[in-house]
Amino acid sequence: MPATADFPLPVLNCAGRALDLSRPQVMGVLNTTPDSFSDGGSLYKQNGLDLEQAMARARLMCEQGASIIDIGGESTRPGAAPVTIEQELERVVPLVERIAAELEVVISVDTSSPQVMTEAAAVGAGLINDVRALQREGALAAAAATGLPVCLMHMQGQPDTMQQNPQYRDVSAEVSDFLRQRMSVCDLAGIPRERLLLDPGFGFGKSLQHNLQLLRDLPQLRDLGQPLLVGMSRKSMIAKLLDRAVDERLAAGLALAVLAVERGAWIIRTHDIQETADALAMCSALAEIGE
Ligand code: 9MG
Repeated sequence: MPATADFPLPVLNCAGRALDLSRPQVMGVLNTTPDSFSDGGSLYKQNGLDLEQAMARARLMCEQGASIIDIGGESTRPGAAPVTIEQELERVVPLVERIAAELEVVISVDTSSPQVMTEAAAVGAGLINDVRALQREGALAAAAATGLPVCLMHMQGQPDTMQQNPQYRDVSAEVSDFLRQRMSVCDLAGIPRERLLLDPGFGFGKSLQHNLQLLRDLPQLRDLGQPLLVGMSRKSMIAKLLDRAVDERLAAGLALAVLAVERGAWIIRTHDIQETADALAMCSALAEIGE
């Protein structure tokens, strides 16, 4: 997305690593959980995460065009086993440290836990991705203390029950109000606007209709003035429309990524790095020739 006079786009400082938001960027998903919905925990062996395999995956993601790697140690899919703080730290922190030492990429930690935010930041994380928008006790202060950019995501309910019967009067207005309110809370906690990214949380307490309305109305969220991050890759909204298995959702995921960028998204969170990077390069090429 080109910068405009009313919204000069930043280069986000992610712990000293620059994230150029003058063009759409790919955030690759690297789950360290044994029960992730997209890869079923393929990086896991009996006694925990296989660090070498995780590093090989991270390296490949960089080669394929990811400028951010999002590392998560808690599965938020409905029905996932709860994770203890010790497990989450064990899954996330050593991998963040290795990637920070070996790869030139922005490292995002997908966590709601203050301890994980603090410890991951200490070993090189550059971005906090919180699906609970810093609502867990202590998260706001911990995130502020790291000095890192934060992605605030909207979720209705809690992961284990959120998809049972999500209800909204006007989903886009309610998501927008929630994110605006969280931005104000961040202001008061000393997290400046230039460090905030927003995410409507596709699939987090939303029906297919809600997800489609949010995608249609993405420009309303862009008008909140912060860069938008979105994640729709392989999600069940695709299955609901097309009845496709998880590994058959690529084409639809790419279409959704391009539609999101066209409506104002800056960062696409995805499992399909190279294909998404190619699709976004087409968006950038078109944007660069101007109107
Ligand atoms: C962790 N996680 C899973 N889906 C996500 C999404 O759509 N956005 C963000 N920010 N994080 C997500």
